[in-house]
Amino acid sequence: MPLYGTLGMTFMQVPFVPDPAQFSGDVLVTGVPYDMSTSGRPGARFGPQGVRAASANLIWEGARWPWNFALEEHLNVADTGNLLFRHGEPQTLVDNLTAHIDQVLASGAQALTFGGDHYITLPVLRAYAKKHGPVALVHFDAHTDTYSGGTQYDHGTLFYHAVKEGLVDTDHAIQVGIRTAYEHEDHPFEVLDAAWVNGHGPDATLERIKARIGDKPTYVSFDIDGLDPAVAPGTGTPVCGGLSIDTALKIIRGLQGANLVGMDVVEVAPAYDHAEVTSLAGATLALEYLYVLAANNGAGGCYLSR
Ligand SMILES: [Mn+2]
Repeated sequence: MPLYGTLGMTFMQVPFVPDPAQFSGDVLVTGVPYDMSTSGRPGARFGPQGVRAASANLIWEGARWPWNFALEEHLNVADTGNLLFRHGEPQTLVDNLTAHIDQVLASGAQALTFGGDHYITLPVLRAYAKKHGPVALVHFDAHTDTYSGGTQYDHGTLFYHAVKEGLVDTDHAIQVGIRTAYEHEDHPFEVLDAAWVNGHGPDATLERIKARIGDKPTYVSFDIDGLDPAVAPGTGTPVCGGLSIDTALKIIRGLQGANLVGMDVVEVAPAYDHAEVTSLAGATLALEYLYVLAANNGAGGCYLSR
């Protein structure tokens, strides 16, 4: 069975490199068109192509504002296409995805993964923990995804399992944008709820994030429903009162200097979107993350009014 689907286009028109073993560079993009763990509205399986299509709006800018360098001159990025698995057999998704991310990491690159529902982060983190040990985590979401009562394949339980499996270093893990119920007692993650972030702003939020993650290898998981539904309506379980895209971009941009090892953007469901705003938000957040990686490599910095 082939592992990889064919592509209409790649993220940011980077080269299509279906086999990670054939790549020596910085970042490999993978789409994971899986949404069978969704509890609410399905459709995140179309997220990868939605994000890739929306990235067409971002390619004209040689050096994306506010950065003072062109990404392609400083970061080698390729797109591996979409992961294939057998529909109706979620374990094939789980096995194929961990094996694929193993290969990405073995190539020396880090993974930028587009979901799919949030469950896909669990098989990704299994590969990451093999390489880095338990990772520090910056998790943007309306939901903590730490619910213990779900079924085996459930996009609301992945961090419950990730903690139980020792994939995440919870002393260095922080959840940002939370605004739904969770079990507060013994909750192992630091939580910056959406009202706190919106009230205190990105600088104070970054201070808390950076104090929590320190210099540990840090994985960023961005559930697009961390954004407000006014910004990102195209998602399965929208919750009012989320982050603005301005706040989210400033937080991602402010991660300069952190020891970033990978990112995913999940839960983009284009069927519920309007004018591609959700897909555009997902593509922009991912691109901003790539600029941060390049800046961390010494590519340059920002033009920002002070
Ligand atoms: Mn969520």
